Amino acid sequence: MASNITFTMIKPDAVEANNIGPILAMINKAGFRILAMKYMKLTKEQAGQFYLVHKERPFFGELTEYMSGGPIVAAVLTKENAVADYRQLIGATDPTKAENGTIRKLFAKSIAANAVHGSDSDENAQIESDFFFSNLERF
Ligand code: FUP
Repeated sequence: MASNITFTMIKPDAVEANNIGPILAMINKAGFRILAMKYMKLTKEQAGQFYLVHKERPFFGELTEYMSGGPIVAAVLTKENAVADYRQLIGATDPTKAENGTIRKLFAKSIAANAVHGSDSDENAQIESDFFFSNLERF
């Protein structure tokens, strides 16, 4: 069954570079509607919980340090086929490999500071949305 929600974060590098507005504009222009949104700063522990699947990876320490180093925008987005379409809009994890016109190609600084997160499956979209938002915070 096609997914209709995905979870995204605008990461600290993109917030710091004043790119919240341009990124949200691209998200809306691509046909996504915002179901939930908040501006917040994660603790290192919360970043570690969010990226638990990467716990054994060599970049885990750097990743959680970076993701808790400044504020982020967290949001739940909806659109038909949301997970796949959003992955296409953001582009490859490594911005040097991201296609022209994608969010990461335009705004990411490096593989670690890669501007945005996007869920990689319907199951993770649910888990990640539930990590950040209660039902009272979704519209
Ligand atoms: P993505 O799903 O595109 O966000 O990519 P991954 O789930 O593979 O990686 C999650 C995050 O880990 C990336 F956004 C950035 C970070 N990462 C690194 O810092 N170095 C790597 O080699 C791979 C990922």
